[in-house]
Amino acid sequence: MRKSHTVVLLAGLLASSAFGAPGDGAQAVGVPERFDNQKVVRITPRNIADVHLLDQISGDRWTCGPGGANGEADYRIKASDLPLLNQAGVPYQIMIDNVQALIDAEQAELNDPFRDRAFFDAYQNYASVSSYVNTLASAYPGFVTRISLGNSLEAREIFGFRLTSPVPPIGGSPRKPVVFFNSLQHAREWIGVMTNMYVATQFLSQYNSNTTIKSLLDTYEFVFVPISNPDGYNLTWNGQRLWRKNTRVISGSVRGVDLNRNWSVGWGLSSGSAGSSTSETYRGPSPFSEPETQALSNYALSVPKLVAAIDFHSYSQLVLRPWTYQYTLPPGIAAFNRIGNSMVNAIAAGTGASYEYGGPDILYLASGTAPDWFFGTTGAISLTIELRDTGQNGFVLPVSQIIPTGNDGLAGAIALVSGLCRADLNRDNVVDDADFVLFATAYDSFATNAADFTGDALTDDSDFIIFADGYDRLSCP
Ligand code: 0X9
Ligand code: ZN
Repeated sequence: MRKSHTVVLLAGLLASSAFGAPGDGAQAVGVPERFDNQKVVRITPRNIADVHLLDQISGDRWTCGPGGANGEADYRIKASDLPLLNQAGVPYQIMIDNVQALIDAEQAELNDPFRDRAFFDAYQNYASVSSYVNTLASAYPGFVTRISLGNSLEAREIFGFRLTSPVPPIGGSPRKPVVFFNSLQHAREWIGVMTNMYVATQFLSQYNSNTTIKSLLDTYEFVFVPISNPDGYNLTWNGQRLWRKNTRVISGSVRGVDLNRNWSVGWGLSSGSAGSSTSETYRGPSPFSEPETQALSNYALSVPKLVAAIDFHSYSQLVLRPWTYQYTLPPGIAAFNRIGNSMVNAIAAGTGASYEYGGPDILYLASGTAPDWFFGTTGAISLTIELRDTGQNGFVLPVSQIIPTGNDGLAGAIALVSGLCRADLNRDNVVDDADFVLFATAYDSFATNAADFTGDALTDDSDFIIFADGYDRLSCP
């Protein structure tokens, strides 16, 4: 009774307020969008009606902190909509008082002629990241090979690079096992690009001085894709700083598919994505309807042996395991927990930043995501990292945070790859007879053969050497 009364009351308030929801996907192209005096509010909803109210007046939920679907959530709203919250009695706190002020400060930093022009002292646009990849490839021949995964909708190249040491793969296999680092499915999450490039740069510059990094590069190949949504990124650099999706024209001025809702595993659920094209989490008409997700997934499927993947996002400081589309625990939850906890511990020890590890229970359900696809399709240990901050600046993170956040990513990435315990085939954190049985029968836990460590499509003597090495150590790192 009380609830429906509230809804009617809210509907009346909404009808009386003249608003166009910010971020409703209907912004005219080419006109810089301004966010003067807009707020980011963190609400603590009392019930689902509070969430619906914010979804309606905002249309741009920035993200959620820990607490789940009915926990805290951040929304960008117009100042003129604050009275709606007050009248409805929704508990909230203002996280950002003027979104435009943050964007203006960011612009001023980027345009300051006296600013140090080193790569990690500023955010970098598409052209600059692309040329930096070329610089790395010529500075580190034998380590870095530029690759092209395909083209975006607007025909921008989705470029990336392979990074490994010249030490050959063991057992004569054609390629080392691959770890995939992806960023910028969401256009406004600029820190992901910089963090991904920072991890690559540190891997290269510390190869000779850091024995852990050396052993990682000698054992694995890393594939970096810094800008997986080039069209959206371009838009954020040209007047639409808070654009999230790709730039697919749906109809009229309605644009964009959320690439991280367009993957096939768990695709289409309304619990974690939207069927409406005006939504910021629009999943597209079918799985892999978008050229960007097609390019990324086709490349991943061409990799003989994919063992781990990180998808960088922002913000909230979280390490998120599969599944993202359902609360059911994934196979190998013990290994995910061990590795995820080691990552947050490594980040805390490395930079002092506090990240939290968990599943959809600490954020919200998201269906059709890249990490679910990577895990569900290849069996790779696949995680989302939500980088800094915890809401003080949100997506418009000051450039002074680029290197510290890069170091969060680096510590997390090293902990993840160091924690891969590949002989633990059943992922229960001990390498024991149960794994030996799985190895001996070359049991196929996932779509790829988990016992083929070398990725040559055979489970043979060179795989046994790797298995036996793990078996001797008994427990995982
Ligand atoms: O919603 C997303 O795609 C990701 N968050 S963001 O704020 N960067 O948009 C998170 C997706 C992954 N995971 C879960 N929701 N569990
Ligand atoms: Zn994101």
